[in-house]
Amino acid sequence: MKGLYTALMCSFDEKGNVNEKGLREIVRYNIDVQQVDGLYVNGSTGENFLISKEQKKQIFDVVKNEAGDDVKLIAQVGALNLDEAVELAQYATNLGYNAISAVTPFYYKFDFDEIKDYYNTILDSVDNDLIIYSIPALTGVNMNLEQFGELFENEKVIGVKFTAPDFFLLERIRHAYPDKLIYSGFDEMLLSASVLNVDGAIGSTFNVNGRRAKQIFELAQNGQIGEARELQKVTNDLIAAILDNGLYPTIKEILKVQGVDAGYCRKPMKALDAAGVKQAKQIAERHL
Ligand code: NGF
Repeated sequence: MKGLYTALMCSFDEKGNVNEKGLREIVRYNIDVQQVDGLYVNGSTGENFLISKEQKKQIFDVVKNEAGDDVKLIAQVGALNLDEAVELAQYATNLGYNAISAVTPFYYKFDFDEIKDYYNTILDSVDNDLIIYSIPALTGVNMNLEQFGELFENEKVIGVKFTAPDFFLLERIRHAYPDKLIYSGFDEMLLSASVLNVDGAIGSTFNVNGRRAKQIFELAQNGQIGEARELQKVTNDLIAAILDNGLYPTIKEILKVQGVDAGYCRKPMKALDAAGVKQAKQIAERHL
């Protein structure tokens, strides 16, 4: 399960329906062109928190059908409705997803016992492994080393997607739990995380920059830090430009430049205006 995983985008039509043809093209582009090791399906980048349970299942179906066993597949099933999270975990497991992942429950300020119960309830319902999805900036849930340790006590919790700029905590987790998988979640910090010996990374920008990200990861693993730093600089020029223009709509527009039918984002996300579309095309020309 080690390696680089694209946090997969989903193609939607103007009304917000899943554009299955476009989604298949995104899957193929990531596997055949970006050559990533795996796909992280229905995460933040997949606009998971903006779609219905039925759409989540539809996306799990289409991605598995298109990818087959070409790459590893992780299904993000986390939801505030725990019954839904359980149902999705079972659904993805039955489809053959290699692991599930669940975002820490958010919005209500759950205490740690409640968070632990959420993970154990999901895991008790499936014969599959789970990767914790920790993204404190969006969930407001900050867990400490001891709390990660308590979640890791469940052997089916095989790792964490660590989307935070806290390298002190990252190093402590790495040191304390050498057998758990740690995936770096911020693409702009991939080199720094790789130096701390993470096992892989999961990122949105890998949809268009996966090959370069993989090089950064491999160079760092080989101790070629100077070359990795150069590539991280080029990558961060790209990421800064994407963030400036609007993260998900810009990645979709760049995919379209590459001939991939990436479609629209779900409302309330805005579509790019004409200037934004032009800017996205320039980003692709200048930075890819
Ligand atoms: O998009 C976000 C939100 N984070 C992603 C990634 O951590 C999300 C990250 O790649 C993800 O894996 C998922 O879809 O679940 C950033 O977009 C990237 O580093 C640019 O900041 O923060």
